[in-house]
Amino acid sequence: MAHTFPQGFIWGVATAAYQVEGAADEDGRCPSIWDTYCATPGNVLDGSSGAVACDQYHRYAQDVALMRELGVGAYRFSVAWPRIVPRPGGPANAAGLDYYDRLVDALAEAGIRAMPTLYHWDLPQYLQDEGGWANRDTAYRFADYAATVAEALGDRVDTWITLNEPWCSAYLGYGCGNHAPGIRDHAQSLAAVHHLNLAHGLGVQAVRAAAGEAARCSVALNLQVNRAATGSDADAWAKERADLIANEVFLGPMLEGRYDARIIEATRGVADWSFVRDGDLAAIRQPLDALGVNYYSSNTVRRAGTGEPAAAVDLPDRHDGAMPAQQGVEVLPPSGELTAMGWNQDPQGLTDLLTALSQRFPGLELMVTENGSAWDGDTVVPDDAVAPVAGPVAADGSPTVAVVGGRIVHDPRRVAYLDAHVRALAAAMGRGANVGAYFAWSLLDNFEWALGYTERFGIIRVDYGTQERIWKDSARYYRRLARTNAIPG
Ligand code: GBH
Repeated sequence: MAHTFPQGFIWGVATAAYQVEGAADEDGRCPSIWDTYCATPGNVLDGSSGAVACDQYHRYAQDVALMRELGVGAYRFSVAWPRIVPRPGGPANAAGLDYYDRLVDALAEAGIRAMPTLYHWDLPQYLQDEGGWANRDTAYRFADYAATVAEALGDRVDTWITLNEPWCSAYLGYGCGNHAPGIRDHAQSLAAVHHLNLAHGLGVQAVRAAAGEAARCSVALNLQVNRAATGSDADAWAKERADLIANEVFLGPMLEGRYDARIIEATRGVADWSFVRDGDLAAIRQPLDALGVNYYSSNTVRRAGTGEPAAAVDLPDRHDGAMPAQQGVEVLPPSGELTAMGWNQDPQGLTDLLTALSQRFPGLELMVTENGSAWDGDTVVPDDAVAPVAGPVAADGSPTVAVVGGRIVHDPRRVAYLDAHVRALAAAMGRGANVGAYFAWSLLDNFEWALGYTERFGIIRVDYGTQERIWKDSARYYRRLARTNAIPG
């Protein structure tokens, strides 16, 4: 008997502006920190940028049609701040707003909910020139920008997501420098943490002031699942330390209006936290309609110096040294079958994370705002070599065989990853986790930040030479899931 999800559960797909839109120089968009970062040789693995990407800026109608064909209920996209406020202090750029206006209209027409993220890493470069997220003023500029977007789109947005993964913005951007703006300074990364928290709180207030107090608001956090290597007190300490700096720095202020004293204590040698001013924590803690969780993999940690020395790891996307106050915390090499990113697969981690969050914050709706995987070696084959997908038919009675334009990609490992994580989601809900939505990362292969176009996360393949969209088996799987609201079996 196939597992069925509660009626009204939302199956969505996610992308981000700089990763899919392209059109970097069009309609008045100003450069972002990622345009700058990509222009410096050595920063992006294949020397590429998001200048063209998937060209969604020109092809959004086709991509909305793909989503309609998939049968998804929501699109999580991001709004590019550099399109909306291309000059310091404004005014709003009408041409930039117009693009999102057309996008949300197309989504409404297709019966797909719009769930915009206001900040998915593309800070206007002129703000970085003033210090970026290490500068408190950026939080206020974010709130102004959020108000502008909410005024324009508020009548057609289902849920607003303020920030995507502030962990990455702060620690990868300002701590280890593996992301734009490429700064390596833990004092700045902690200031960035706080100013991103402040931006979130001010942003929620601005959205509700502009779009109405009933506007649904959320944030997408990449909460780490850190597992202690052993049951020892030493390893429990390592897990606690990693959890505090990765997760509690955001959960505490956003949901409880406080920074855990152990965070301040642990980072005392790095920052004095004088950037936290009176009233900030009250501003940051705004009632949220849902908490978004991005989940890909887990970590196993132990107290450094205990046990056998860990083998050296050389992985394409490790961010050792990203977080401050990790002396004594050792992240073990991932085990099991690794994805092309070098990340482990731990679906149980998703179950554990969602279950723990629901216990800690009863009544708070959760959304899985990103989950997915990249793999090498997917094969593109003529579609007529593919047998029709067997199994349940769509609710409207049509067979669950996708329209694929003559070619299909076999991606069995992405299908298996997706299936395992959807089952892990079902297990969490069975244990009482209050989850209302799941978003596959990603609708399309896209610009994978510092890894350029070398890694593909899409359930639909992009041929970057022609911009052709080619279905993968994972898209067919997702189509059946979204259309039947039941795990394909
Ligand atoms: C997300 O970030 C982004 O929101 C999205 O834009 C991106 O395309 C997608 O995921 C895929 O990368 O340091 O070795 O322990 C993911 C953020 C942060 C996930 C670090 C995995 C641990 C790797 N990630 N992380 S490691």
